[in-house]
Amino acid sequence: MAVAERTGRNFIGGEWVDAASGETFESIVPATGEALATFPRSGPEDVERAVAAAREAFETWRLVPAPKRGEILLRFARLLEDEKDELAELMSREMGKVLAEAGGDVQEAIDMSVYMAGEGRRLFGHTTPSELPDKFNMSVRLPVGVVGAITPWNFPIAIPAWKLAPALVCGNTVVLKPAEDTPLLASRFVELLADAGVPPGVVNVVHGFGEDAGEALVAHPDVPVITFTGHRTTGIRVTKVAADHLKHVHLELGGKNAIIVMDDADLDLAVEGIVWSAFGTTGQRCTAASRVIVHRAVYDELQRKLVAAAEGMRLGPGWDEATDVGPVINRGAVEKIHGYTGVGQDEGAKLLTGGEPATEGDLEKGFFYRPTVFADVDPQMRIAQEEIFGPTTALIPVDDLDEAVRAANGIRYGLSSSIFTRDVNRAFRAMRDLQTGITYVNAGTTGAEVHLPFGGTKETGNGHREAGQAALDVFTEWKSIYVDYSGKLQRAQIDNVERPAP
Ligand code: UN1
Repeated sequence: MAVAERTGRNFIGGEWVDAASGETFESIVPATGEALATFPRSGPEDVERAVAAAREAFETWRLVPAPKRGEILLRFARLLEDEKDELAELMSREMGKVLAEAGGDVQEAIDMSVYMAGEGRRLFGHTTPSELPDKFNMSVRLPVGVVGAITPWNFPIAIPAWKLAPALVCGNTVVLKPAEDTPLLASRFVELLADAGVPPGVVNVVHGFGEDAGEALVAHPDVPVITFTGHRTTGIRVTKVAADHLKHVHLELGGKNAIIVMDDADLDLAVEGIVWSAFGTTGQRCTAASRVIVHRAVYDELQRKLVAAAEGMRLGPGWDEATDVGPVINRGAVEKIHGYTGVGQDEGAKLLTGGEPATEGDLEKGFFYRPTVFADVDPQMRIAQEEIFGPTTALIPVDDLDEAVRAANGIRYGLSSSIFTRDVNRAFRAMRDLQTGITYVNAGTTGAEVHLPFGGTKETGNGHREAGQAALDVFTEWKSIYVDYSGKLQRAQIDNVERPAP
């Protein structure tokens, strides 16, 4: 592949434009280390232009009937379907995930767009009786304004759709600041939105880095909603900056998700679930299973099976059909993941397999890390507490379900959890007691579907959810409307209250 064979631009007011500064950065292919494309490195001036375009477009977009906005999303979904293979191939290059998963990522965007297109004909509010005669009460959802969406590289098509599809159907306009690791996919995403008929200014893209473009977007007084998926520390920064304008802030900040394997589990199924959730997307999902809490009665057998499965996985570029595990996103990620291997060893955990970058043959050019399993992990160790975001998982032995649930809950995050058991009583206790926004029974920790709320408890976020109906709450304001057709002044709480006889 030629060095930086493509040049990308920002998309502002329907035009493809360079950054005001003229500065650029490169998108890199993680499997080979080569440059894929060059993009504008935007700053506050570019954000200002994009927000101005979005603000102006809001005044007309908010008045487009919601079913029409939905129809545009439906056209977008069809275009994504047409381009699914091309986008998946591009994703395997720019982000690194294997083709089947890249197709799943695009499919998730299709599903979300179809779901939210339908919302154009619902967007239900409420009608409710009034406490007074000849008076009508209702509450309706109204768009908020310009949404600032900051999206991660790990689901480079799906997550922009999670945020933009509901934002748009509700009548908001958007400035998207996509992750600097996957700008080409973000550009294709908005190009297809424009092709589907999204008018100029309704969706704008500003490429670049968090510290300049992202921060300027979060700080901008004309952007009343911020939706952010990414690292916890960035989420805290976003919250603090947004607080100056008391913005709506939606955060999805990842997790330290646990799979519990009980002594009555189907062990082969559990191992399949662990392998899929711990090493799928090379462990780079917010929902990845980075802890496995195992009943001691099956601990040795599970270790053996898991190690055999991990060691049988083939590493390679995502676009190669023979690959099971693609690269991690960049060199920094390899270093971070490897740093945690050192931390685990220093803490006294037992490294069963992996624990090093993979460098044989062509892998040496890219950013590959071996599927890594630690055993004998104490729930308080850093490798059991901190999000590694790589193909590393930690086995924690326990004696019973109570201890398993305590270990699972003993972290600051609360995104996803899972239990493998054939005992319905244990399953229901786990569903009730695991403090996460998502719990799976007899499946791994990944695999959320778009029509259910997605998000987590505790420090995974700030109480909001995306996807499903819950997403509408992020992107709308409730307005309560009272229509009095009595022709006289009727005072609530006063005129309808029976007065005691004098
Ligand atoms: C994420 O990692 O941020 O449930 C999203 C899953 C996917 C979405 C993950 N459908 O793993």
